[in-house]
Amino acid sequence: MSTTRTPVRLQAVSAPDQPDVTPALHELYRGFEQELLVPLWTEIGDLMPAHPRSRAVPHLWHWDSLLKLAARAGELVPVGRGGERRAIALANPSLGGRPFATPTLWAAIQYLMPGEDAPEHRHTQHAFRFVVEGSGVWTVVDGDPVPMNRGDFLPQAGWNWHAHHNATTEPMAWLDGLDIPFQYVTEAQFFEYGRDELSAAERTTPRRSRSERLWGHPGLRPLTATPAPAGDSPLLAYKWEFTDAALADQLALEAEGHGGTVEPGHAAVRFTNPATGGDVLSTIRAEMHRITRGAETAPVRETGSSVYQVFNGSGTVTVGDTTWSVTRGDLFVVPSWESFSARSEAGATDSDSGGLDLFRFCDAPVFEALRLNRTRRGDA
Ligand code: GTQ
Ligand code: FE2
Repeated sequence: MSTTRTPVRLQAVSAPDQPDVTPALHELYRGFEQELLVPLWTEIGDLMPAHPRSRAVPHLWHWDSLLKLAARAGELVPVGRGGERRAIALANPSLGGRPFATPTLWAAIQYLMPGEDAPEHRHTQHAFRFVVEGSGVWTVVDGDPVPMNRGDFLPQAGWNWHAHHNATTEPMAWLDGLDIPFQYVTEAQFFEYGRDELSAAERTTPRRSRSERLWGHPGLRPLTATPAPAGDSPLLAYKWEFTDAALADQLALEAEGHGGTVEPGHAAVRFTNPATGGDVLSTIRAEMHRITRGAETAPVRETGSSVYQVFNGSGTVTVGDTTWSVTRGDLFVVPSWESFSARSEAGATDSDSGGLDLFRFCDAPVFEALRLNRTRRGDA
């Protein structure tokens, strides 16, 4: 392996608490360069900032533009072994053109034409699917076909075999979220190809997956012969009807004067592992928020980054200094320690729920595991 010696170019620092820049000091800095050394005092402001300053910037992608391009890719670009997936990733404008929505999170629109299969593979990267519209694709996880319908959240923990199969006559698009950028810096990724064809049994289209029949009963943990898997959620689909009912109940309780919400007019649920109550994936947290028409959330800053997709309704969202109007399907990024708030307003598209429903995913489990999580509520 060849190594590239990146030249270190150091400027002798002249500052109030530093010695004058003399020829001897220059000499010292050339010595550092020659030996590939960098003193802390020239770098400290960047390396140890007073508070997080994300390399990522807030950014908004409109769903209608993404969908048009994905549909065109459906006509022009085949899906198969090698490329693996017709997935088109959001690239944060300040992350050097890499397909990274944030420094840790991948977000992509994936598109499958009628009858198409995305071939089986597995990887250490943790993934999920979220369906903002459409139906007709079954994702087959370790041989269990799981239907995908509007509003469903489908986690897919690392190292499970998976393939996707469009069983209908309509194309389908959905959102993929993965921890690809995070795993990229860990240098601990593995990937394997699976079988080229699914079996006939795997190409069936049940209404509920086996995982939902076993694990999808609220508050009831099955006493099976085999123990629950450690870590990964054994539940492969969180259906919209349950998410919707939970949010509606919270807001009804609030209206009856019994609390139940995060703050007035703001209901929220987190998707969790039914075996542990913890996050649904070890590196990705996922939530659904509902803000009633006219309500506004208080600004919050958190370490770690988030990607949001509007599931229902319209409104405005403010990330740092930027405010956007958003509507169904739109995706936006909240970088680390940028404040975030949302306001629900009547808009051009109908809302099934009467409010602004925001699907959110973020890297919080990583930050909590490393005890780097910090939250600040309010304008400060
Ligand atoms: O569907 O298996 O967006 O492996 C990126 C990598 C989707 C997938 C992505 C993947 C997949
Ligand atoms: Fe995959």
